[in-house]
Amino acid sequence: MLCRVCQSEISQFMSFGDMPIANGFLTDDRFESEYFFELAPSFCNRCNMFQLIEQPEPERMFHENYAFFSSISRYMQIHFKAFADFVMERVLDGRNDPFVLELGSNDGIMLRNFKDAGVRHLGIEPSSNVANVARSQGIQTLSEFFNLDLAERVLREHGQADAVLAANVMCHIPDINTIAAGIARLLKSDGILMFEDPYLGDMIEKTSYDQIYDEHVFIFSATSVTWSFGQHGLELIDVIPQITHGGSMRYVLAPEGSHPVSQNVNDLLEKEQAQGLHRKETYDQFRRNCEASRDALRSVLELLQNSSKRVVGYGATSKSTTITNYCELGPEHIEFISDTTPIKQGKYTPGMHIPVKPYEVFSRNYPEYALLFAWNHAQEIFEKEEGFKKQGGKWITYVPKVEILE
Ligand code: JHZ
Ligand code: SAH
Ligand code: ZN
Repeated sequence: MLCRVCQSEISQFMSFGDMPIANGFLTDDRFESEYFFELAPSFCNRCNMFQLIEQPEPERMFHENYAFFSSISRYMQIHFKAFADFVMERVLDGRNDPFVLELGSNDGIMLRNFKDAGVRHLGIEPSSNVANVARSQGIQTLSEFFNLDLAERVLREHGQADAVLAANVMCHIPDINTIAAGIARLLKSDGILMFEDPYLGDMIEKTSYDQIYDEHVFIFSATSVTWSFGQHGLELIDVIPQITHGGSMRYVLAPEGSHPVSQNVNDLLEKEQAQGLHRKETYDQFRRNCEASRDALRSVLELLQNSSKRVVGYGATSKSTTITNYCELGPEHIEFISDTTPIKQGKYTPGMHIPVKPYEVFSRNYPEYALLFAWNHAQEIFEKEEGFKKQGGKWITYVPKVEILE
């Protein structure tokens, strides 16, 4: 297998085994025909890109029944308002009729703020069900996959962009070279590219291996972003850590030489060296940490199962598909998973087929234990789940370590 960035020979350093589509919540008549692929990460010694060996076709993951609706989290709405304000202040301020392009705009969680401020904008969102939510709110959205052809079309129809934005999208697109080339064509000579994604340094440090699933074909670091976008004349000029999604990084890039480079970039590149993100041994250790985490979580759930405790999952996240399948946790361990997303409710989780039920089923009859699959939203969730704790309910978490919270 060749590296998706620099074409060096790469190989997997571990396997999570057969995995279904992470957001492929399904009805029981679909169990027989469920699609599986091997989830196996690798790391390129040359350009340092952490990547999947195999990724299902984009159309299998992103379509008219896509299950992730960004605006479901109140905290993320606040986060994306702050992101939009940051762009308006730092990039757009003082520009004449600026144009903002967002890749993977989903239900409009970020672009809504540009629309409200009267800024010319366009979202590219291939999953038509979520794109339609944005459109119904007057947010300009094209329901297509972003690629080089589309970049040319946007250029012809809207002109060059002052800002190209993407959150939790760039790491989903496998042909990173053509995407970077397309963005480089689209950006004005003083334009800015900003994207944020789960950060490799956090994932390694916290053993949050549930960030690894079909959609996340890459887990970026400053080192790999410098390499991959540098090939197309885009320079990393700043890096801004984010607490969202369990530890993300916002990368700020610009046409080479057009902007000063912040000291933050060198600091982070050095930190990544010190953390050993370029070393094979780091990934061997990560594999052992994943195995230990899996064994510990299975033991806890088997113990609770043997003592007939009620355990319910909280948040049918994409990440939970990696956990349940890798740790082989099924309905015998987890009675159901509570989730507020209507399209997931009444269905079963991918692979392990745990029922997904509306939040009210959880709150009406609290279980003894709740396994926090949406651990990245812990603050928002703990704030609203005082009642569960008051009834004696206990949280089980597995990041950064497997633990029953007292
Ligand atoms: P959440 C998705 O990941 C997929 P997921 C994707 N690949 C990605 O990178 C990120 O998003 C951006 C529910 N919930 O945000 C709603 C409650 O039930 O961790 C969601 O189904 N009650 C694009 O799926 C899920 O949990 C609550 O109070 O891992 C959260 O999913 C809250 C806050 C959430 O993303
Ligand atoms: N930005 C939002 C949504 C992230 S979900 C947030 O951070 O919450 C990832 C989105 O990227 C999905 O809605 C998916 O349909 C979209 N996507 C996947 N491949 C894409 C591509 N090639 N071009 C544009 N969007 C894409
Ligand atoms: Zn490489």
